[in-house]
Amino acid sequence: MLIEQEHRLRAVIFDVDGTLADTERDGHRVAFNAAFEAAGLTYRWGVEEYGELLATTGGRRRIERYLRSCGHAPTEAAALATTLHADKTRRFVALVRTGAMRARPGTAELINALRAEGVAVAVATTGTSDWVRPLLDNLFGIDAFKVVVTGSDVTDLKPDPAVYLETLLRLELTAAAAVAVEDSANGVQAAVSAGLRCVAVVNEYTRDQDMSGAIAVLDDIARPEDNPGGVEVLRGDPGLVNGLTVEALRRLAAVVA
Ligand code: XBP
Ligand code: MG
Repeated sequence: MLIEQEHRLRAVIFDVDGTLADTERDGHRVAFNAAFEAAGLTYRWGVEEYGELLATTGGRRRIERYLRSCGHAPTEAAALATTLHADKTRRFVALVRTGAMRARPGTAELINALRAEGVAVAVATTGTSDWVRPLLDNLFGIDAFKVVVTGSDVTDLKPDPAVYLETLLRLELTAAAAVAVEDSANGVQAAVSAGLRCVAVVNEYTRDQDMSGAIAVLDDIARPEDNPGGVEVLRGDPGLVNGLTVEALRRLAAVVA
């Protein structure tokens, strides 16, 4: 009975970029490039190159590391990265407000189903709060989320577990009562280091990353309407072919970590 209690699913904690929404290639990347251009810099991040740059979490840190790799002195790179990232954030907020960013298929339905069953829905992201909140509000309604913790709320970004530990603290739950949903190796590592069971739902940028800490790896959240074969289960319970349902997440929560 005690074990059942401990492993009862009380919350699902979602990552945002690449998990709840496809924001990177046609969102953040475009805003980074616009900020470079507005600053009179010739740097432009291509689709493929951006996939490699994503290994560095946090847009400001990503720019800083890139500028240093291009030969900028450390202090100059840090200062320039701060200015560029502030401009990039304003530009991305404007993009979000146009409605251009889309939720990944099945996310809204899953969030609604979890809430209907009394399972809390939370967000743990590396992204900056200035755009995270408008994006979540635009796609799902901000009230859908019991807790939202962003990269602006913690000092250490993923793969550090800080954002997940802060989310659990605000949910007033232990890791055993929650499951995390992530799309990247850095995200899986952060969730697992916080003691959470984590399911990975990959995308074009993360498909080949090391998800060994995840208890399951899927290529989609929901069974695509145009694909009666269902979700591709890259690793884990073959029953996940129907995608992430409340029932599937309950089963994953019962897996002893
Ligand atoms: C997302 C990030 C962020 C975004 C850009 O990682 O690393 O840096 O790419 O947003 P995760 P900011 O999905 O693992 O949370 O520019 O606001 O950082
Ligand atoms: Mg992500």
